[in-house]
Amino acid sequence: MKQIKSKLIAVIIVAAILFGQSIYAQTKKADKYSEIKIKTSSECGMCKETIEKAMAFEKGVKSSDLDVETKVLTVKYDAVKTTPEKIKLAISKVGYDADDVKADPKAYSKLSPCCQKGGHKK
Ligand SMILES: [Cu+2]
Repeated sequence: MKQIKSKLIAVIIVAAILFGQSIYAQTKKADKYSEIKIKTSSECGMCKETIEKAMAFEKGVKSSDLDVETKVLTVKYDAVKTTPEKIKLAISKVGYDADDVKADPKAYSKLSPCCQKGGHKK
């Protein structure tokens, strides 16, 4: 009986080590993503949704978060699959400036008036 118990403990320890390693491997994997901060011309929460949605569909983008106050979009991306230029172009295509890349005029004109530059007067 005592032997079974110690065997069980050994199994649990091995399982715990393997589990810990897989978590470690996942954390390490997350490190392969690069991060970029892009200044956008967003105005409100609707812009945030539009841009983050565009990023969600963008190839190679892991995650994105737009700070409405500072208008800065933080993007985590896989540098093997995409480039900052492509990401900025994707933002332009939904109607917003992204750093030095100007908004696509056609997409910009389709934005809700409150999302166009100066639409939200404070
Ligand atoms: Cu908006």
